Amino acid sequence: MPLFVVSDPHGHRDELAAALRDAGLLDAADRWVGADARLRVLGDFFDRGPDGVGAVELVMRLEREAVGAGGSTSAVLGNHEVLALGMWRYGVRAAPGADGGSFGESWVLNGGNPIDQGRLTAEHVTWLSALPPLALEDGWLLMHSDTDAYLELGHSVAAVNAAVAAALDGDFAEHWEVWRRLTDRYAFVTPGSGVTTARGILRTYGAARLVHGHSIIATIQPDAPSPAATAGPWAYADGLALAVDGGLYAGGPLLVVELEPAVEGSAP
Ligand SMILES: [Mn+2]
Repeated sequence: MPLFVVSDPHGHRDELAAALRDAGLLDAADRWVGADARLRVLGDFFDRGPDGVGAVELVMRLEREAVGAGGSTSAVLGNHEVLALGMWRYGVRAAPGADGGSFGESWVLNGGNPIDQGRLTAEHVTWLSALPPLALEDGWLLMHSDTDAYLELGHSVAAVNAAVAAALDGDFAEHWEVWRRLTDRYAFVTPGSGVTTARGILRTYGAARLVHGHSIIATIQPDAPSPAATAGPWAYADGLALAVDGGLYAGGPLLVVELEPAVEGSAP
């Protein structure tokens, strides 16, 4: 059962469907034809594009269709989902605590789309609030953000997922802290210490390699070409980390990446 990841569609529903068609997972009518394949969307459905809710609805439908065909589709929580839910719930109210921000302010700064906020239904909110921040599959740790702040939320995948679900169902301060933590980045890219950080997070959560979106490959790869010239995912941190966000909203490709099973020592 092949395992595919794609990340950061950022409001580009039609481009997401096109990329999945090109990967052989959807037909011309955007119906699942991936048979027993597994598709994992690594978060950031919203903002910086015209149709975040459309991207969510596409993946919600593919969840149902893929199961019917013997495959599966699911997603992990991105920081922009935390932001969309925070905006929906708390709007421009100032966040508790010292930093003085608000979801309203962060939402504007991060490309928030009023059309998405207007179209969010209770069904969307329930689905988004239940997205796990972390998943384990074939030896891979699937995560949105290239941060080790997940460790502040729990020391097992189940503990992190339960803590975030509780926070998104909890009070303003807890919700804000999830937003703050998942917005962090660049934890694995610093030469030397990045490898140590990656090893620590993989050991804690019981995976051989990690795959993330969130930080555009062209912004983290040394001497990288522009997003438009990005040709594929980037393995780094001694091969322990794989970045798959090509930077669609910045002119890059929406990469659909098939992952080979990761085992201890399999990193290139
Ligand atoms: Mn992100």
